[in-house]
Amino acid sequence: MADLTLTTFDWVPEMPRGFVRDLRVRWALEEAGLPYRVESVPFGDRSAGHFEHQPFGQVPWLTDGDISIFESGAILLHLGHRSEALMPADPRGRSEVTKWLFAALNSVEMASLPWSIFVFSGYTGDTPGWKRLDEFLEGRLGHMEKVLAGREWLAGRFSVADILMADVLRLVDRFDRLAAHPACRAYVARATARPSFAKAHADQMAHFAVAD
Ligand SMILES: N[C@@H](CCC(=O)N[C@@H](CS)C(=O)NCC(=O)O)C(=O)O
Repeated sequence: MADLTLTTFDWVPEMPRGFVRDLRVRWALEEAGLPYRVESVPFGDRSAGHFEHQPFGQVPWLTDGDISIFESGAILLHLGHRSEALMPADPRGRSEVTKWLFAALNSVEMASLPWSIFVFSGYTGDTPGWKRLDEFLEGRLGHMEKVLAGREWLAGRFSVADILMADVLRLVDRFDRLAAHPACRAYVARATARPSFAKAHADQMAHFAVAD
């Protein structure tokens, strides 16, 4: 049995709790039933050792034996190769999952993340910049709405692509941005109703609460 260790911060402010990206990894590990340990690095003082694992000084990263992987998408793909519960083994099934996993990151999160940063920062006034950003997100959500109206999961059956896409959409749902997109909202509800999400979420909340 390989030795899987997930590293996250020892503490984060209250607002991002429940949304820190180690949750994506916890969710996948729980879904696959792979045993793992969780370790912490200081949020405040990021050491040279931290940057060796994550060159941007961020979390999460995962070690699998002597392999160290950063970027939540790369970690989920790595786990997908380890468990068919997360990604099918056949080439067609793998490419379906891979393309949707990249779409979650590179087509949807690339719009939703700057949008969320503006919301967190309160820059949502009547400015051309905010309007453009909101329209950009709306375009992506509109396309996802059509896709999700016609299917339960992105790549045939539940996979790491759904963990990523649901987690990305969950953040904008937090600000009620899916109100006009019922299929996206139902998809997030469906994905987060899975016991593996509930466990991952509860564990992350408990992890950061202990640090208070
Ligand atoms: N693209 C990276 C982003 C990682 C990321 O944004 N991590 C956040 C926590 S969710 C972080 O470490 N924030 C602290 C910082 O950027 O200094 C991934 O998906 O793993």
